[in-house]
Amino acid sequence: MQQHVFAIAKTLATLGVKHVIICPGSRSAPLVYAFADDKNFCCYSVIDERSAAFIALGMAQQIKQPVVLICTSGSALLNFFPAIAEAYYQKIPLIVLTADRPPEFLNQQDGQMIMQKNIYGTHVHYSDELPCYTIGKENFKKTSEIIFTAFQISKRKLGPVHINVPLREPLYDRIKLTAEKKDTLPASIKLNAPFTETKIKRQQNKALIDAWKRSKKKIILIGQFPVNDKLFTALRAFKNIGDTVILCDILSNKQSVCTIPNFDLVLSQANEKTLKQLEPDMLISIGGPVLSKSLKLWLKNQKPNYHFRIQDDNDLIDTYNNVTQFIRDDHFETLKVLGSFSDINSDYKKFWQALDKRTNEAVDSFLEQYSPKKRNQKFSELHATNIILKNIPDAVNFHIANSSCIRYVSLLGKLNDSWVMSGNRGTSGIDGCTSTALGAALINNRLTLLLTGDLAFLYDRNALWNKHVPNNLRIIVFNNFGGGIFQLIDGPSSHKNKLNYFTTPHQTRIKNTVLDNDMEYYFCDSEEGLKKVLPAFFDPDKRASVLEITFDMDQNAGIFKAFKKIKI
Ligand SMILES: Cc1ncc(C[n+]2csc(CCOP(=O)(O)OP(=O)(O)O)c2C)c(N)n1
Repeated sequence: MQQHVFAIAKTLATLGVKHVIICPGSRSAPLVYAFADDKNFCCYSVIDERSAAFIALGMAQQIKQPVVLICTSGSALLNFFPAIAEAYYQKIPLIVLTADRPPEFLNQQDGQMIMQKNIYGTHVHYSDELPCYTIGKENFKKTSEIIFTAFQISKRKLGPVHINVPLREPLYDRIKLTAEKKDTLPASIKLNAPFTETKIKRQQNKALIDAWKRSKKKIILIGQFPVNDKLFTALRAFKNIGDTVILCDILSNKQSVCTIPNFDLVLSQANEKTLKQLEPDMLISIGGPVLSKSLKLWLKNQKPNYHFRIQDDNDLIDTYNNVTQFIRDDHFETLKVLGSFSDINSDYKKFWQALDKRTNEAVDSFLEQYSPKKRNQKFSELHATNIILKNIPDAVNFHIANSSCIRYVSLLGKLNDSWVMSGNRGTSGIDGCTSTALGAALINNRLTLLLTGDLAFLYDRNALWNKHVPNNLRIIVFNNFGGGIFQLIDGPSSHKNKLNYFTTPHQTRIKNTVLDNDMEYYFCDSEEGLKKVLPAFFDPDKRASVLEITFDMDQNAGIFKAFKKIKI
């Protein structure tokens, strides 16, 4: 067996990597030995590579440190791709090690071999291939250097990196490295090599301060963001500044500094005149994408005098096509400077807040008016979301899958400050939401809740097909027997005869998947049922559980359409 695999593991151990997801295969056997033998690593075995990669993503999302993924040669590594794309767009560090066969066999009708080099193209920040060494001639130093470079780039750029590792037979003869060789492995790593520090240019700072002083209608917009104390502290100073409106995406993890929790609904319900009045003359945007469609549309249709985009890297992101200046600042020093300026008296924020309050009242009265009991109707997803949001315990990891449920949460805007919010909004796929939540649950002790639709749940049911499903995992499935979102949005719902191509109705039983995987199963289909079941479901001493709530898709759509007509 080639010995440089030990240099890979040792280098990553020295750099502090802890978690390794291993997918089974023969070609990857030397890598398995190298990592599984090293006490520094916590290794998890997962059969389905697509799920494995999302589990790694869910872990790295929580710890903000690279997680290692290992698989065998051939189509196995293609199944990593959805999670790699998600990691790229969500800025999550992953180190992907794909075992390969010796290069001379490629395209010579040898089995389980595809063109693995650079397979992830531009969706990884770094891609390299280790030499396929002759046994006894492995170069440990070079191996360490390549792995170190990959690690550094993954950490600095925050994203996935890929190393293809061609391995020769024999693959299973485990020769232990001599102590002497082991010690030489990490010597080439300069552990203290500094990451590039970002500095704000004085001039930019001045331009920003001048604009700030000149502007009367100011919005700070925070997109998706992991928990970040520096940004939180910088923003807290603004919360009480009279003229600054802070809008926070539901996945921004800054819910407690958000000044307009209902902004998504405010912007979707306001008339043209009000939307005009709400326009800022200065916008500062920070973080990843925002979920709210109405916010995106509104911002794309205006040109504020100033739009400063603060980001921690060199990507020039201009979602609304109106950035006037980019500022690179990952310490949010820029914001702290602004936060120290005193209040300018303006009615702008008060106007926003009055609308927010009215919207809140309108939502409450809608939910009351459309209460299923009052109307003798079935329970709706909107009502269920409202009850769930009121009953989720403090300090949970709250994952929301892609589809209607994330839109309901965004529109209802009732987030608890102590929840850690996550979702796969990098590429917004439904293919790995459960695996990602499972990865998050595995890596910390907090109760982890996933709110998901039936298609997203069934699509990724292999997430539960491994022996690692932890007790702190809770999943709520909104089962409307298909992709209900396509009835909520205007396009597909206006073509009734083709609707099934979008909604994909099915009869698959959620319960069977849950019991197949030896988890606790709960069910309800009414408001009283939900209120009754939630305390047991959230009991932290219970095993991993799934709560299925069934709904009628047509009726849901009707209630949602009425909701979208509420007047504020
Ligand atoms: C991998 C992938 N395939 C397809 C889609 C398109 N898509 C978005 S939502 C959705 C339906 C989701 O249905 P479900 O999870 O049941 O939630 P609901 O629509 O009922 O809220 C589909 C197919 C996607 N986002 N990702």
